Amino acid sequence: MGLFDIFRKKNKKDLEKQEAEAQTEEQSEQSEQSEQSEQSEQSEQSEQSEQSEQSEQSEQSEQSEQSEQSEQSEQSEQSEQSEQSEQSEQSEQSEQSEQSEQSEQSEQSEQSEQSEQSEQSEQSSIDEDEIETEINSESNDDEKYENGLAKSRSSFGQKLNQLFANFRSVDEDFFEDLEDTLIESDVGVKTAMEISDQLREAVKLENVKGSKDVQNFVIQKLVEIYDAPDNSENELKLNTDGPTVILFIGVNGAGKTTTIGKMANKYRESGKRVLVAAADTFRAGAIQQLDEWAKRDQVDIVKKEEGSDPASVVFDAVKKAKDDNYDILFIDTAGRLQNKVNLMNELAKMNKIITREIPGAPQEVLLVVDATVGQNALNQAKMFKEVADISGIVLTKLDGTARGGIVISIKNEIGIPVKYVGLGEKVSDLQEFNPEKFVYGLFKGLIKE
Ligand SMILES: Nc1nc2c(ncn2[C@@H]2O[C@H](COP(=O)(O)OP(=O)(O)O)[C@@H](O)[C@H]2O)c(=O)[nH]1
Ligand SMILES: [Mg+2]
Repeated sequence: MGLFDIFRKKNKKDLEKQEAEAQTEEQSEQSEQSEQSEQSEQSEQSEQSEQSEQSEQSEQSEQSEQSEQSEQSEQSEQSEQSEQSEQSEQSEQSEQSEQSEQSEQSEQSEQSEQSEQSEQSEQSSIDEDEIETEINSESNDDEKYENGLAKSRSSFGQKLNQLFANFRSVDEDFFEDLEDTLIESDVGVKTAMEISDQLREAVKLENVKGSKDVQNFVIQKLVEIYDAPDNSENELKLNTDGPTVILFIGVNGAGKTTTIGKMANKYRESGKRVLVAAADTFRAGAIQQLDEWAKRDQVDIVKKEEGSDPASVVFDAVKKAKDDNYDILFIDTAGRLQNKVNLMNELAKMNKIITREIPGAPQEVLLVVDATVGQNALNQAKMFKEVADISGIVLTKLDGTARGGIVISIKNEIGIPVKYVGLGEKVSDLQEFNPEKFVYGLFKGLIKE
């Protein structure tokens, strides 16, 4: 199943859950007419769900339930649908029973009144439970993504609303507006043009006309950008023969030290022996910051005084990692961009030391970029790509920005996988990048059914 199919399924389930919640509220409000209202809500629900689900539900429901259902107008829509011809027979019966013309039937309805309420509430709570458990099973991480991307989602949603507010048809003006909307949403010029071109084709060849079709088409194309055949490229490569070395690079303030602090915590908790190295020797504050994380995480640190040669810190750390059998070493570096040649030389020197001590290392060179700087993040990525062999990107502070679309431009324009995302300040807010959860956090609710 493709990513978009998964997305759509989840979206549908969410809508149903919302529906179910709305039902529960209504139920409690309308206590007197609770039986009837419940029935009508159920029938609403079944109208919206698949036909097969409908038939299951109607088979399940009791005759007496159906008799009350059929009094209601929505019910008659249902009874037009083939399987429920039984029901309409019963509705006649129930009218008769209310008039108490036939004693048999009134007995039946009395019985049903007694049992109905409990049966119904049971049934509805089972329905909700089912949806609840399915959603809960993956909800913790889902929630991180959904909360962390809330700003991006609502901003993109607003932009789409604006785009479609004056929608009449798919013409050249519309394509221009669409391109602008996408570019403003930080998905990148290339992606915006690609989607616009694909839409042109789709309008010619397929039945994409109305605003709903167009909106769904755009979301689908955005989701499909993440549909890489091999998502394992998002996982960190680990050394199976000796310590894994992970080097962090990126401009000041991007979130390198914080990310190391969070990652060190995760790996230690999963039972790994973790070492961190304070190779950002440029500022005393940077060393101290990593030191505080190391204490909090209860992991060991290699550090020297401010102004030391970063390469010598790296040398000590790699040696210690090897000699003392650490599983993983995280190296924090300074991100001075003033001089590209210097930066390149410094990184080359560190790399040489690491590889000499541990062949095959570093397993990862992670570029940390701050999502709040928008397109500038892209420029940073391009720049660092020239000076280092970046294996992955950590995109931080997504929680604080509406520019979540930046992941799409990194993916589509730089070609370096985003491996981790920072979705908040807490340790658990650093998440392995999961395209499925990400696109859902970004576009949830924007597909029109
Ligand atoms: N909200 C939020 N803040 C973050 C995230 N990652 C880092 N920060 C903050 O960004 C600031 C700079 O981070 P720092 O690790 O010192 O950046 P460095 O200079 O690259 O080491 C700090 O105040 C962090 O708390 C994130 O994912 N979300
Ligand atoms: Mg730092």
